[in-house]
Amino acid sequence: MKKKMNVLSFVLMLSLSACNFGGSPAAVVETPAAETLPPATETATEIPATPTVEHKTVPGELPEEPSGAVGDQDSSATADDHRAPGGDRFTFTRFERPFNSQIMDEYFSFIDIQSGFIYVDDLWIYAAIALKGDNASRELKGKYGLEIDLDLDGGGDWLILASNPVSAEWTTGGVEAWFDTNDDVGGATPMITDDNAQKGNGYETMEFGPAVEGDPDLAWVRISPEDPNVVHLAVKKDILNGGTRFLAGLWSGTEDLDPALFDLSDYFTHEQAGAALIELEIFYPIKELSAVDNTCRMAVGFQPTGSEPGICPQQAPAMVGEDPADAGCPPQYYVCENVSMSAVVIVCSCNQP
Ligand SMILES: [Ca+2]
Ligand SMILES: [Ca+2]
Ligand SMILES: [Ca+2]
Ligand SMILES: [Ca+2]
Repeated sequence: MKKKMNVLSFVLMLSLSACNFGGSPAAVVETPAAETLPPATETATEIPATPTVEHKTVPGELPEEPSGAVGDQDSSATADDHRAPGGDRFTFTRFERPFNSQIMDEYFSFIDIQSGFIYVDDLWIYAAIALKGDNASRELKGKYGLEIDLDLDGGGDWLILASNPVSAEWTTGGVEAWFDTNDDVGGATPMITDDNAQKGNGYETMEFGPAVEGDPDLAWVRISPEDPNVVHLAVKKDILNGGTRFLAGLWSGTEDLDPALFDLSDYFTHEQAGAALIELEIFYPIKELSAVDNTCRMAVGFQPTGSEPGICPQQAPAMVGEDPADAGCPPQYYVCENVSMSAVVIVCSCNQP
């Protein structure tokens, strides 16, 4: 029997949006695990001791089959009109705002998420975030994030952030991992703007980052060696505490993307944040929340019911990849199925005798 396997990744088109963060956070940011750097030396001639980090575990190549896939709006299509094409729903914590504030006449391709994938292997959770990219500069000068909800209640628990990745080699430089210790991210109604929203402290605990003690290998970033517009993040599965199921959302923004402000849809009011959709004329344009993009949340390690807060719509996936007919397989022998319990990963095989 001739068996032709094509792994086709399916991407659900979702609506999400981004943000630009105006005011400074009112929340106190603690970094409990932070240790002070070595004391400055008295003599000017002495070279300060630079802490040398010894890495024991470095991420490798991403697995072939993703455990989650997501699509996102391409705002370049409507950038000339100073608006997003869709996907910007502030009250549902979905942002599509790769633009400057107020005028929206600057479009930031390096912030505009196009699609994303989650991969899991024995040791790591990986995220691949595909940006629109800029063919002229090829510079990913934003901040790129992976948000993980461990208990599937919609409230994020971990936020991995990486700033300005420049290397196709894995590095921990510019990477931070934040945890929401007091569980106030999302407020009373996670992923939805709270009534009478209180400002919490968002992600207040930096578990990994500069001067934080602990596992020096917890989180990493690189630019995909295959595509200069794709950011790879890796974080150890240790953060799951032995669990196997989680929800994962992706973020991009600027240095204004502040862990203390999560959820952004509670921190800002809709009036303050504005909107990227010109149809929402009461709120358009984007104001204090600009230069940000995110995705809906992928279910990883389980079959979602569709009612999980922030979950990607469970629509019929659009197929990306080789069309079965192009593979030379007679249609009656072509069999496609979702082989993943945790995501939309369609494998088609040709069962021609
Ligand atoms: Ca989006
Ligand atoms: Ca986008
Ligand atoms: Ca909320
Ligand atoms: Ca918190």
